[in-house]
Order: sequence, then C-alpha cells, then structure tokens
Amino acid sequence: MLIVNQQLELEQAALTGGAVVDTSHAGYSGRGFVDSHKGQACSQFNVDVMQAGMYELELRYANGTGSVRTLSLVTDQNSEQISLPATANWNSWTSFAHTVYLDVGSHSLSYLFANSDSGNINLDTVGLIQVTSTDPGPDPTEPPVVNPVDGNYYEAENAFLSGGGVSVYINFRLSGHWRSSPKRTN
Ligand SMILES: [Ca+2]
Repeated sequence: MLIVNQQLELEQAALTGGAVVDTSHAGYSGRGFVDSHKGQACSQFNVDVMQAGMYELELRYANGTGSVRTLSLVTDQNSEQISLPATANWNSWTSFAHTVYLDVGSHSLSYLFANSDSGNINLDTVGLIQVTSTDPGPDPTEPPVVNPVDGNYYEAENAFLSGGGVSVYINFRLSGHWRSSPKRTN
C-alpha cells in the first residue's frame, strides 16, 4: 500500500508477468529493485486517498540503456504511456514525476510493460504527494455572514466610519446587507 507523503519500495509491490526483485546494481533503496520490466511485466500497488485531487506520483528508476524507454502507468482502468529518459548507467538513479487525478478511496496503480512499450528498466521506489485538492474549503476573501437570528448585533471588525465634521455614520453589515447607523450630530 502506497501512503500519501510516503514512499513504497517497488520490490514490495505485486510483481507479475516476469518482473523480479534484483540487487545486482548499486544505489537502490530498500532491499532491491524491480528488474526484467519487459514482456508482460507489471508492478502493481494500491493507494488509498482521503481527498480527491491531483497527485504527483514520483518513480525512482535507472535506465542504463542509453535511450528513452517507455512504460505504461495504469491508474484503475486508465493507461498512459510515460517516457523515462536514460540515466548515466545502471547504478545511476533518477526520479520521474507524473500527475494523476485520484478520487477519494482506494485505487490500483501499476507500472506495466504494455505491447507498445520499450521498458526493460529498473524500478526502485514510488512516492505520492498531493498537488491540489478539489475541496474548495472556506473562501478567505468573503466576509463572514451575520447571523440573521438576532438582528441586534453585527460584525464590528467590518464596520467603517463615513461622513465627517458634525455628521458621522457608522456603516455596518447586518444580515448580509450594509446599513448605516442613524445620523449622529456632535
Ligand atoms: Ca527499492
């Protein structure tokens, strides 16, 4: 299970289709990395999110092939091809971030070698951070609404003075409408 703001060692993912755990190159974290990402190889893991929104999925990998290789990122039923640039060698690791939308709840994510992919690179870890939430929350630009149950009070911090000289008005917001106090004469 991948948890928001944490990393999952991909050697702990559900590996199928020929993907295996390997330790033959240095620089990995955890107990190893996923090798043989070719054929029908798949590294599958689950994630459970509390808020709907955009999330950044960060894959740490090594690509010593010398050229860009592709894998498919499968999020529930949706598949997207991702392109992973070469690293200096198989001991050199880098991160690739991809943004996905996730609804509240649990999801299945996979790095898959699909028919159109050139993959066959080494996968170390995956991390997840939330980028934006679709929950708008309170609008900080909107003044608080005065409770209309009792018409005798108002939000004093919203009041302002106008007029001047001998006539001063206190303008305040009552039940959502701006009102002015009775004219006062000094
Ligand atoms: Ca690892």
